[in-house]
Amino acid sequence: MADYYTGKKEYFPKIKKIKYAGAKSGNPLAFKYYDAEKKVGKKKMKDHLRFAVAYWHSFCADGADPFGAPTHPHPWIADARNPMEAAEHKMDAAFEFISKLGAEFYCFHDRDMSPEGETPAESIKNLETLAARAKKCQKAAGVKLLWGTSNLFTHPRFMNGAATNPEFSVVALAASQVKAAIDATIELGGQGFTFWGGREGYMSLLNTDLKREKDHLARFLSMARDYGRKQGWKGAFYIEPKPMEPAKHQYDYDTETVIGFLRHYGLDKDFRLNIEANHAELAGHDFFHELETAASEGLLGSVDANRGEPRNGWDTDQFPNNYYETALAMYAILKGGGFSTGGLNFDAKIRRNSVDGEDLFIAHIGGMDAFAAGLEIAQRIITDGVIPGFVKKRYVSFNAGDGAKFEKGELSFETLAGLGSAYGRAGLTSGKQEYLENVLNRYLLGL
Ligand code: XUL
Ligand code: CO
Repeated sequence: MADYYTGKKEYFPKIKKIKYAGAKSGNPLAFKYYDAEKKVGKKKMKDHLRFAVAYWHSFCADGADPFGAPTHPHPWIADARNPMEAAEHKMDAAFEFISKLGAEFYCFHDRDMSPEGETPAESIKNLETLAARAKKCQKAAGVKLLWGTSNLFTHPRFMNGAATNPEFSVVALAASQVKAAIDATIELGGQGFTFWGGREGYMSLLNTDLKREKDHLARFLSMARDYGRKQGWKGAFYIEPKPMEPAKHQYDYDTETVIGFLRHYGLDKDFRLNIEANHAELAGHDFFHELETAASEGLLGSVDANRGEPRNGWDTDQFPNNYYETALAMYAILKGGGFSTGGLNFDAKIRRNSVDGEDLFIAHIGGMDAFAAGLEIAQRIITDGVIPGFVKKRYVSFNAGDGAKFEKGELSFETLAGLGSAYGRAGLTSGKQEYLENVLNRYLLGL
């Protein structure tokens, strides 16, 4: 019996520990670029990337979609006699998988790990029981918790929202759930706690008091923050922006909107952003834009690593495989100082027709390789210095003289306007975009 899970049964018996085999390897069950111990810049790859497996997609999602029945029958559920036993088996499968994959972290929603009870008190008890078990599994498998979260969107009681529900009793029920999830996260040594507000938004403005709902959301988040800090927890709170789905409009629309919200309500000291690639796309941005926007304000916390399908505009949550996108993502992350509490969580699911036992491994291996390659490319951009150097030079006129005075707020508007009349032919300097794009492509090919 393997020593990385506490169950009696191995759920992925044909898969051995995944190893690095190099780019020339044709083995689908080996890493081509992710070499955990390899140093890139000042840190090892694993410490830059901090990969996490998402409990919900990997061990709960069963391939069902709005048009079809499940296609991924989970062996760890099939042999269970009741929901708590199913949760235990699922946990064994999860820790076996994470350990064989060699990811250091995982993320979970309360309801992924533990079933809803008949009453709120029973739900809390279930979570406490299973979190105590998860603690043992973490230790045995050498896996850590990147972040925990509460599922405030599946149960029918949340159909009109959770913290933004027009009924106070639902807001209070949401608080009882979040409190228990924060407790479980602390118990498990979690480094973060995420709020993604799938139903914190509206379906119609005809029945919605926008101002009140946003105030309620901020009040709820402040109270949750205060509770966590009162327990002595020093981890990061995250908000994960998404513009829509399932709500028509979500209040945490995109990074810029969330930053404004956090600053307005004084939450920006404790909250940072958890940025998801597919959500960026739904908001009409690219992943790089969202990461750079958060990083430029010192608010980049963590990342949900996936990709969408640009032609259909749904949250398809596919595994990342676009090296151009991962390179730019890692460039933004490295420029922002890298991860501290955060990491790269695969908020991604295998396709409905990916039904082989090995497919979940192959998907994660591809995603980890895509970010490892992206990291190497990003490091090349930084080490070579051409692109960052160009950006620096572009703003050189603000480094001294009147430009520096302008930045420091030492010029009146009249003085600024007066200086303007002296610069008749200013502004005709090339932005060199095509040149920079060509330089980037050279790094992409490792030249
Ligand atoms: C939904 C989504 C969630 C959050 C956690 O689109 O991304 O899985 O990451 O609730
Ligand atoms: Co997500």
